[in-house]
Amino acid sequence: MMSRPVIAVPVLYGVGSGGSRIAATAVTGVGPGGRRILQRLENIEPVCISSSKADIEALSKHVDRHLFLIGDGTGSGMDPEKGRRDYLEHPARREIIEMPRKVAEEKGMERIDLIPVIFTAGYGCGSGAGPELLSDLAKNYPNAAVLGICTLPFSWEGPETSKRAFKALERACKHAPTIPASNSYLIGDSLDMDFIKALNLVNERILKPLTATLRAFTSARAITVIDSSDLRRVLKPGPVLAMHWSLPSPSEIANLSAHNSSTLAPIQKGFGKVSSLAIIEAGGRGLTPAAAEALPEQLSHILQARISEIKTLLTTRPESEKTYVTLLIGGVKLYA
Ligand SMILES: Nc1nc2c(ncn2[C@@H]2O[C@H](COP(=O)(O)OP(=O)(O)O)[C@@H](O)[C@H]2O)c(=O)[nH]1
Ligand SMILES: [Mg+2]
Repeated sequence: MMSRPVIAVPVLYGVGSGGSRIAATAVTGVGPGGRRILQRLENIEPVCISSSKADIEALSKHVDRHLFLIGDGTGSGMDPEKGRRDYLEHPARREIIEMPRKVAEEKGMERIDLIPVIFTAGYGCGSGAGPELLSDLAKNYPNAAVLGICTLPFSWEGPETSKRAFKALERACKHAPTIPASNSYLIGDSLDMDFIKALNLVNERILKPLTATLRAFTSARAITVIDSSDLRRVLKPGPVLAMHWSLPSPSEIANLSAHNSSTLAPIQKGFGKVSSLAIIEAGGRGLTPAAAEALPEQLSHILQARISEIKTLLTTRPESEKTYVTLLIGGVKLYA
């Protein structure tokens, strides 16, 4: 067995009402408004930022620190410009930026490799403050990969909401690699279930690639290793496609395109040239080189793109019957 991968991820930021609730839920397993997650993220601390006092009060029942109220506490009034100013002018902005360093120090982490930021785009706080936070973090942590996860609205929230959300996504993409997670796409055909259940399902789907990635990063069974410079190379500022498969066996990687993936946003095919990070957690008896070898062809078939490079992180999960494949694909273009 080779050495343990050392990708250190001290915090998960959540920005906006929805974003801060998702971040808190991802870590604690339960969150405000009946939000629940089955596979929680371990050994990572949520940092929640919202412009609504009511949000912070609700969050304080689930997480006991790193809660930041920005603005006057009355929300951002569906105005991204207000959300943006509330963040930029907030006296604790420096403190917010320093959170990864502070938590890393407390945990005895030697480096900071990855800083994920979930923000809900469409209204005010997430849309305005999210991209600015990404910009601050990218500047302040040049040796870490800063990764945005931007939710896009449900269809019933209206076209103006979508427009605002895409603007926020575009702005975020200027500063950091950002995964679009489309609520309307992710809810799919689960429209007839209880609303809380449906929302939890969407949140589970959003967190799946992140959970799998972080699990592989800290796995003691890694066969190949990646480090933060690899992350930064693949994850450049711009949109990043996140795709996730759960396969019955590792050999099914050769048939990847025949299996359904839980992709976070609809794929527009024909990207040109893309680079990808592939995280493979092989269940059962493990992975053969033949399965890994099939990956580029499968990927180019799925995306109809030329694959210029794939950095792979291979681990095994002998306790699991399934094999999990997560792809983070950079160099793609915005699809809207
Ligand atoms: N996926 C997901 N989206 C959410 C959740 N809660 C709110 N949203 C979405 O987040 C978007 C922005 O809303 P909100 O966070 O309340 O706005 P803000 O506080 O002004 O940033 C809307 O499209 C909501 O549908 C959640 O738990 N999960
Ligand atoms: Mg709000």
